[in-house]
Amino acid sequence: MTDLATDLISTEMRLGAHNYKPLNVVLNRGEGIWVWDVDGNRYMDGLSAYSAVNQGHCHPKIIAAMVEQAGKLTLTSRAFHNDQLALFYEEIAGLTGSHKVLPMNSGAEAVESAVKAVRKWGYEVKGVPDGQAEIIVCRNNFHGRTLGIVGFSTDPVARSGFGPFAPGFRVVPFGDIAAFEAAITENTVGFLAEPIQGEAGVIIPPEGYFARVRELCTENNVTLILDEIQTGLGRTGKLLAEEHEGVEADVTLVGKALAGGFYPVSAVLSNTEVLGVLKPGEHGSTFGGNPLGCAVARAAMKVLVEEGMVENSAEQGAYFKAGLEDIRANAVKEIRGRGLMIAVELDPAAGGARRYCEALRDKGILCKDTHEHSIRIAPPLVIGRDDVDWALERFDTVLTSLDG
Ligand code: IF1
Repeated sequence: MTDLATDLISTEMRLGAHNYKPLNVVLNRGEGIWVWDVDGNRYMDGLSAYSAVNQGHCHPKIIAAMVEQAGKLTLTSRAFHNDQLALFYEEIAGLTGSHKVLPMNSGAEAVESAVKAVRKWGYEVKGVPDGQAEIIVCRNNFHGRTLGIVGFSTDPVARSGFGPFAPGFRVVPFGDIAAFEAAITENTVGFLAEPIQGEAGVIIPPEGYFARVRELCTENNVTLILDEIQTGLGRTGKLLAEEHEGVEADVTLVGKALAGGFYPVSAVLSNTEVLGVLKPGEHGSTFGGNPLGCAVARAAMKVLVEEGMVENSAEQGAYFKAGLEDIRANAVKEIRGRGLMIAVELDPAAGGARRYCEALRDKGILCKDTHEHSIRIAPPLVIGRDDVDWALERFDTVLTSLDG
């Protein structure tokens, strides 16, 4: 590593909060599935900024849209209309089959906004006594880092030291339909879950789980809220991961790749009138629905569809997963995934996934470990068959050479 890289890292360490422990690599350029470090080394991006760069780095059409809008109008606040918001609404509603849209910025903001709207719907429409609304969530959930969200996290690392937390949440094991049914009360207003648990290590629920959840939510007038912030927009080989389950959420949350990694844009999408309970002045955001974010998101959604990225995710993801399964390495305990949302779970005796990610970095692939023993694999959805073969060769070398 050159002096420039080490100097930049030491400055980060000196002045920045240490809330991350990044891999030792300093990036300065990206194009498609590739990124380069300041020393000129090229890497395949195996993380896509946690599925925010599904369209590939620096997509020329998204750049063009951003530059054009940036030269015209970037931010007006929602005190006035702008000429991009209605078009963003039309295009995201058309793409996802939604009736109402609430534009926000980060994923966590979309989650918090959904919790607020669903509680209000519970009081005003369902008739739950004020202050008694309950939302069911899953063990090992990840929905963001705000105080409200970590308040219903079950990860001690995400929670400890940040209390006290807000009440009104019940935790059930993910995938356990009996536990979900037992947790429903007359005050239950919503069930918030990821279709596939990402941070937990790409955990896919049993066949039929969400179909039964859907039935129970309908029978009990409970809003089904699916957090597709990581699984959505093609990551699992479908536009929305709910399609694998054959269900339709009442409220869908999207973010990350919604603006292709260029700008924080998220949205709460509603198929019922949940969002209809919000009246002027009851919710808002300085940047939510701004013209620059809308223009970038419109371009990001357009290229996602026009360039067949969702279909490619399904095709290359299946090929990638099958190739990983063909690798004979004692350390590999399980390989899980749908589309290009894949995780390689290692035997704890293998010494942790971090050292595998360091070895992969030295072979030119950047991946992130999750929960100590899993390697998360999530390249941009523009990856080609030859690129997957290139990556499989290196996974084979690393997984077999590090075998104890
Ligand atoms: C970090 C991973 C973590 C998300 C789902 C909401 C959000 C996220 C399903 C919040 C964000 C990011 C946050 C980032 C690392 C990454 C992540 F799951 F993707 F791997 F942490 F668990 N719902 N996930 O995945 O969206 O507010 O960040 O825009 O916090 O370290 P955000």
